[in-house]
Amino acid sequence: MKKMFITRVFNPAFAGLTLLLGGVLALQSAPATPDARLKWWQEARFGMFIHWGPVSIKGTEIGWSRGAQVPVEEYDKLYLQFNPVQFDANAWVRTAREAGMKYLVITSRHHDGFSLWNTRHSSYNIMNTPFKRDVLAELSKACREQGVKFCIYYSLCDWWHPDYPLGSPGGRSKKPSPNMERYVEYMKNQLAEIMVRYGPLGIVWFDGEWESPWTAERGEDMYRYLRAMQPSLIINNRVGKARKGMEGSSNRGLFAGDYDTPEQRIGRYQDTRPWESCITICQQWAWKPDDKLKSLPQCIQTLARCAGGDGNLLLNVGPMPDGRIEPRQVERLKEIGQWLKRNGEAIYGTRGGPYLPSTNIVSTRHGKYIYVHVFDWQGVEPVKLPPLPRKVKKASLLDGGLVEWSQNNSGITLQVPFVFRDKINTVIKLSLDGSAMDLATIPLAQAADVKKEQTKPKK
Ligand code: JFZ
Repeated sequence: MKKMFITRVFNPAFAGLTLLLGGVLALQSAPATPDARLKWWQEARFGMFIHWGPVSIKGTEIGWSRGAQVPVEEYDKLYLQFNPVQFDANAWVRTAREAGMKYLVITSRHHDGFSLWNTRHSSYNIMNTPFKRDVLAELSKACREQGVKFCIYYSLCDWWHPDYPLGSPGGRSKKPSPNMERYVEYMKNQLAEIMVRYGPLGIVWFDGEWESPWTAERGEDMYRYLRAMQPSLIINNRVGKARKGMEGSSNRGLFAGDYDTPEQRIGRYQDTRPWESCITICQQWAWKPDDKLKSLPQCIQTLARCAGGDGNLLLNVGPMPDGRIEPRQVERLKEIGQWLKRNGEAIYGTRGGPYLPSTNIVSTRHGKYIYVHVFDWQGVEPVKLPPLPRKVKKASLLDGGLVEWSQNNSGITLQVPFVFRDKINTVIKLSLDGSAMDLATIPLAQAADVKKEQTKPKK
């Protein structure tokens, strides 16, 4: 069983070899072939995250506002009024599908302990609200019917549960008589219930692992337990203790599940281990009235930046207390989907690179093609790329439109007439005389960049 993990962790011997032979064997630097189990998910590139629960009635943040903006006693009674009568699982899944999202991850149970399904292991669940409908049952069915992979978020910390040692606000209080062993049993029972009833699942997206009661050993045990039930299951790195804060990457050598989870930021280029940025479409995870909505360029460029860095984007929506996703968010998601209808070839099934993401240019690749994504292309200057150890046979737009191009020893020059540009992201497809997949990464000179980063302070 141990072996399963070893393939996913850092191998110093291999890294040394890469360093030594990097210049000679380009293959050593090519994107790592992922586990076959992760293939569908890596190819999907884009998923919908959903944070939802009785807290949407208040419009404050899920879990975190308990005992902070909302008194504990009040928060814990919100479910008695939770009646999202306009909830329509088919409509949610249609919204995801029309946005071009291939999977959906919903908060089955967040840090506040409320269960969105008919669980027999806790009465603090959706069946004891006036709504009395099993959200996971309806949503998993709609996902299956519409061909979207159904996945769940599940918090390892539960500030409500008396057996879990820490409580609100934000894990900063202590429960009087915790029992962590019994709590872990509770979680295993709940997860088994979900997997048997609503499975197979695409992903179990754990969270809350940073608190002290959770350990790497518990993480490995949980991982094994779930994979034994469903071998094809994908589990994020928050099942273990290896995550480096909000950056989300995993400390080398530590148990870290299947993939990394940068939060509210775009992951850096990483083609040796899969990753997925989780980012809110507004600012709060759970619904908040008049929350600031991200612009269409922000959404599309964020998705392209993730793909260009060889990662996925899990874009979050927080549905309203009446059960609907806010119309303006639905509209934004539709617009993203329209862009993807034209440009999906440059996102789905691609890997990041070979050009490393820069301020206004990222690249993706598939077979003998490189897709150059140019953001906010307004000036008359052509795009200049550094030399590529392949011959470009053709450069075109995805609709077949012509691109003026040239290649010589100093690099590649690309020009697209203004009328054919996409102001948000112009994608140019380069057809090569050989594979794009075994090319080592190529940094882009700042010269190829315009504006922004020079004026934006580096984090
Ligand atoms: C976590 C959750 O707490 C959050 O509610 C959301 O579900 C997100 C996807 O994952 O995000 C965190 C985790 C830790 C901190 C802040 C947000 N923290 O330690 O400050």
